[in-house]
Amino acid sequence: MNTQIVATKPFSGQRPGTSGLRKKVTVFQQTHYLENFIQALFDSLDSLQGKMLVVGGDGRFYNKTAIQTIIKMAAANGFSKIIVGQNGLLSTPAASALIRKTKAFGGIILSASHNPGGVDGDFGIKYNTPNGSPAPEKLTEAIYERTQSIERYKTTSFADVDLSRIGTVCIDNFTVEIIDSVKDYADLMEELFDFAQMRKLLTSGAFTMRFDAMHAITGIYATEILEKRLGAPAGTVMNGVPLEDFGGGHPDPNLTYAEELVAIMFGENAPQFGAASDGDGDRNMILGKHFFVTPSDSLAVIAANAHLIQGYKQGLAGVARSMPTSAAVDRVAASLGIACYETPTGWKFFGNLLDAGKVTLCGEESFGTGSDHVREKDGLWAVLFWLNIIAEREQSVEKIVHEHWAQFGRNFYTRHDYEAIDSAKANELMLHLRQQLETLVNQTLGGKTVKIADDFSYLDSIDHSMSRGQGIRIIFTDDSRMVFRLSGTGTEGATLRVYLECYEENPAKQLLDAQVALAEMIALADEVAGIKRFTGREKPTVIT
Ligand code: VG1
Ligand code: CO
Repeated sequence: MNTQIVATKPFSGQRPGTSGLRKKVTVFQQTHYLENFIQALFDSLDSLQGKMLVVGGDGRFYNKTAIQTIIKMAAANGFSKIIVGQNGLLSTPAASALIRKTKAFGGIILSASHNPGGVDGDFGIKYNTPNGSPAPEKLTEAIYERTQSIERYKTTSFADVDLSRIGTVCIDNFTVEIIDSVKDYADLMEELFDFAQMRKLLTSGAFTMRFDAMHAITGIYATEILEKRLGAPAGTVMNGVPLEDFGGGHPDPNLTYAEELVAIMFGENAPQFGAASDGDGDRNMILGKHFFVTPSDSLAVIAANAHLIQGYKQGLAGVARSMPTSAAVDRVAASLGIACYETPTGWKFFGNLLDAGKVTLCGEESFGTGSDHVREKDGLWAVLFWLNIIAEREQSVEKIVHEHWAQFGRNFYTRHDYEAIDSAKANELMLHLRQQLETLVNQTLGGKTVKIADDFSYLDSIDHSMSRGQGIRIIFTDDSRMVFRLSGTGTEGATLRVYLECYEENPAKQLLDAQVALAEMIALADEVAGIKRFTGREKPTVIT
């Protein structure tokens, strides 16, 4: 094989964020930009010679180009084999499952997840370790360091590999295996859930559901699993063909961006169950007829009903949630007598806990739920989990959630996002908050007394790494709280996320709208942080 050494110069800003390196496609299209990052990654890995790598992406624009570049660089850098999903497609959870199943050295996932795609959209790249988990901060920082001093990269000049045909292509001692993107993942789901029972529900004629793939990666997975294996009628999966620009949409499954599904689920003759997933298939939104399940509640309901599901009948070792996620799951854990861990935002923080067998389920308020079957959050898995619960309990989504609140109490929850605000102003706002931290404790704000005010830091109990600056928390003596952090996945200006929560034990008061129940907290958050003043915005871009 003809290896070429290409001279290059560092680009600034190649630091991975919450989930990989995300930039505009036009940034990635700069000469050597992608190559620099890939070489920095390879230079940061120990003993990759002769090893096997998994590669795939969510099918967004630039996916195919990037994969061909990666294949050649992997060969030149000494990998012996690369496994690629057909047409370069792999959802994030399917890639994680594949890394684990094939015992690969690691995997590269090409996606900017819920960010829009297309020529003017976003692109992203992420590395996962042999356990299938997103690279820990130690590795992402090492990659970043390397990008800042890089002077050359290695590649080869063989022809592009045809990724449309399943099979094996050999180039000297290097092998490219193109596999079915869906089969292994669908088989794994069939092990975890009772497909016979779910098929009965979906073919009974009395139950209908819609799944919105938002023209993103889960289209191919949902069509195989829901329509083929589970027998749901054709058309159950909407927007099921992955498109390079997601049909011009924003593939983020929330009440704002999944508007087509939301209109159906809140319209006349709505189906009983609705769900959606994001660009790379790791997020999920769960809807009932005229009913929205917050992701934090979804995690709690899944934990409370896990004993009904075949793959989880043996019980849960423990659960984990990201810090801004509501404490609904904590209450379930307490009643089950299992541990509940609180980690910073981002799935990479769950990997160690899952590997150590300390937790079985994990979740984030950002529409992410998952379990120890992979090391990523898993959108379709969560949808199937709900479908299996519904089939087992024979109750509506709304009823299941209402009964859950009646038993455990309700954690009213909302997240307000202020997208694409001026970065300098966002930093000023965060500084303004940090400066108040020391004096806030014991102060009374809006009739509530502050119990804890800090910038969240996390000590990993397995590898003892410390992660600081993970979000400003202001917690009151009644356990209501507000959390402020800046997004680490955006590519335009800054995005401020404000998370608000309060607890209600009394079933008679649990049916309020969350925005109403949290109205005082919302006003208080603005008062403390000066949101309107710093951002110049009258209202959030997205409310969930
Ligand atoms: C967001 C979410 C976080 C999630 C991350 C990646 O990060 O808040 O919970 O893990 O996206 O999800 P941030 O830094 O923008 O708040 V995905 O589906 O974009 O891989
Ligand atoms: Co995603």
